[in-house]
Amino acid sequence: MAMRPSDTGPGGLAYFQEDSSAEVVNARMGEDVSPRLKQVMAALVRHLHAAVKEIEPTHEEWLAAIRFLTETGQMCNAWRQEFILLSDVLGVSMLVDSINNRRPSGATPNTILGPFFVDGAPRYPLGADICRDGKGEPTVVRGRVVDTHGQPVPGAMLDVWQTNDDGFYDVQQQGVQPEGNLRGVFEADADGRYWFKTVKPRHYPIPSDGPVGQLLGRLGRHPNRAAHLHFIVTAPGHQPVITHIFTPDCPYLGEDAVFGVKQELVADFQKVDDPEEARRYGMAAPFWRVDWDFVLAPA
Ligand code: MBD
Ligand code: FE
Repeated sequence: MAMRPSDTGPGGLAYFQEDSSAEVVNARMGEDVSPRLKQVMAALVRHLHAAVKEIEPTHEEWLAAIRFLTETGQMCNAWRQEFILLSDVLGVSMLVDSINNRRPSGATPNTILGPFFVDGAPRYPLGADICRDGKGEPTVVRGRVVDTHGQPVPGAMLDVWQTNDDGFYDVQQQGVQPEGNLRGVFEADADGRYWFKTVKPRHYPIPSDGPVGQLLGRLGRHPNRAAHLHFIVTAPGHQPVITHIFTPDCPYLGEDAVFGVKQELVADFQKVDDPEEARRYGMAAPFWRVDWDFVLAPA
């Protein structure tokens, strides 16, 4: 039986419908809640309500939105972070980066972490080749890790990862690529120097096997990332840097699918055709050589 205004409901209250506006939702937060949490949730609720009012979704559309987020979460595991990818393609990862970009000038800037960082990559001695599938154009990456005064940072740790020559990370092709292909952890020497062998990265499409890649397709956006090597460089007493090296000849430098390109991160890839130098690295000529220093800001 439908209730009329004169009926009384649970608790002896007259029939009424509660106000569920953003203001009422936010006013219900307690007194001794973390002020930052309060601020964050108030802003989220306010903007989310505003978006829903503007969109006026049907029930089906709202359920589709929930399903999209559920699938995004179900895609996440230790080697695939679909929510990071969502943040990346919406420009939010780089927005957060720019808000927190307070490094002294000269320090190597951050860029996007991306969805394919894996903790615990193989540890290699300096000079090792991280390419285990034999594909691609051999490349030596070498340089120094220094502080903002140009002093070496001995013992800095460099974690590097990239796609193979077919455009896939090892974890996207388990059972196809050798495990740990094109990932490695190196420790800089007493002069802060590092060097290792890899292959020249290529531009490649962000994965279309998940909800975020499919969304890009439906939005008519190209999925290509500018060719890059990922790095995380850490050392005690210094701010860690999560960054990339980009190749200079990539057609997507100006329109990276995740907006991650910064001019200062585009490296010079030199083609070296000197058999003597190739031999020193245990390679055949010609090969690519990248000279690249990382400059760490004080912690
Ligand atoms: C990548 O390899 C990547 O680095 C980012 C940021 C997003 C998708 C795939
Ligand atoms: Fe990447």
